[in-house]
Amino acid sequence: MILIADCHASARHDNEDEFFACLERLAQTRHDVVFLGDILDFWIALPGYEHELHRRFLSWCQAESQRRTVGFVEGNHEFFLAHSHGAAFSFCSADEHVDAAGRLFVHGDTVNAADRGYLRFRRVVKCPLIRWLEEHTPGATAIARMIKRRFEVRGRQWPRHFPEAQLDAYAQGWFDRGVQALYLGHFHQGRVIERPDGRVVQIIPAWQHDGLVGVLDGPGRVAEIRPWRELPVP
Ligand SMILES: [Mn+2]
Repeated sequence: MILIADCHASARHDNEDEFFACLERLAQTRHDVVFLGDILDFWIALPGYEHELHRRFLSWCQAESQRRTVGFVEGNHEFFLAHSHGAAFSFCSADEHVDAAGRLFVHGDTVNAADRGYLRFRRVVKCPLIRWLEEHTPGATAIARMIKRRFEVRGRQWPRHFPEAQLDAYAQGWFDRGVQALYLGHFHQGRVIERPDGRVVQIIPAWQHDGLVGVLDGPGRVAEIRPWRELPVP
């Protein structure tokens, strides 16, 4: 299984061509693929807000999910994807997804329970009322611009600190419910926390910076981190 996080593919970052080249390479492998959010730089998955980049990515997911598992968990730059396009994926979640092997996939922007202001903001901008307004009101693009600006401001402030204690508490809650390993993105720096009982919390580094992906192979719970260009094709 290949884990990919934080590509932030966009014209703004001038990395669309590399992103689609990476998808092409993934399609040549035998691996399942899980996208850990913030894959496209900004995505409101509603009619009138999507463009060619979104459609091209979706059609790749639609086609490849016929051949392999293609999962997606929404990041803080993606809105209503699970609602609008769930059928294009093997699974697509606005929050966490736990698979049959007890592996949990989540973007990571919600693990810091102490960041109440952010969690409140996220609840509002991802709620059905906002979705309805964006679908039905003429001024809705202004709302979308406001949300995007807010995220960009937060982006500049980031990363202030890594919420180690909060992540620990979050992971413990899931371990208590039988989860074996957690895989996250969002923090951009890779990190592995291995516990004595063999359970793992792993943060997959951002693809955006060095084209790195995580490869989960065999029984091991820690993904090997390597550049996508070095993925072996059979
Ligand atoms: Mn993020």
